[in-house]
Amino acid sequence: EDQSVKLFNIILVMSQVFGGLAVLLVTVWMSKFENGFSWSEDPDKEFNYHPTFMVMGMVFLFGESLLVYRVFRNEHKKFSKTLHVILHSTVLVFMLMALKAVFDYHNLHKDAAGNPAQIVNLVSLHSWIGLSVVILYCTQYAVGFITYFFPGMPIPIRQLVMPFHQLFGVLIFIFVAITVAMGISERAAWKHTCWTKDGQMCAQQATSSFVGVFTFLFTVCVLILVLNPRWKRQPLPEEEGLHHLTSS
Ligand code: ASC
Repeated sequence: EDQSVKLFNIILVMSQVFGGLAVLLVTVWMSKFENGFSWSEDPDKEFNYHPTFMVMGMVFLFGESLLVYRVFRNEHKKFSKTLHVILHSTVLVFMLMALKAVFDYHNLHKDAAGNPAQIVNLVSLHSWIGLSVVILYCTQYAVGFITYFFPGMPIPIRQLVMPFHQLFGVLIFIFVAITVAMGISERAAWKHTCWTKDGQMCAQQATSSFVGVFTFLFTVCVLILVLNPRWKRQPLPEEEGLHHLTSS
């Protein structure tokens, strides 16, 4: 049991390092190798919020929200549940701002002479899969909120929905990593030219690729921590018999 807790902690630390590096590197990519951030003056710079907020929200905070029920498995359920809702509400805000950033970038784009030169929306596979993930996420959030938080459904309905809530949460989290990889590839193929100039790997390209590598490593660590039944939440002594407070 001691060994199991040790292993949990090691993988947990790894997950935080990988997740932190993904967030750090996407910020470096967008600020050092692209032109940094600006919301309303320059649509090209507004775009840079898209990858940054998606990695911060849909990757990192989403993962943290899944981990809540494992990291605090010895605390009261109410604490984890509240944190889970707060984290996912934050993810929702990051996600919606990241979406607005990319649509604004397309719709407000200007050519070099300053004339409107809109970029057509929703043509890439990244955008199709990404929008599907966004719709799934919003549905999962709404169903989860109504069923478990407010107004809250009767216990049998909560129990009926729970396996679906858990499965879809994990599935959507995996789809996010796939969508991120496709978004990075699309941006790199479209914009990066340093490796063609120098004829070798360049820092911009390496940085963007490592955002994807660390996103995958973070995702895998989170899945290992979440899916191992040994690390699931155990009922507290005072919760024994109160099945509705203790499952999952
Ligand atoms: C909740 C809660 C749970 C589940 C459970 C159904 O609201 O805290 O543990 O629903 O009752 O699986």
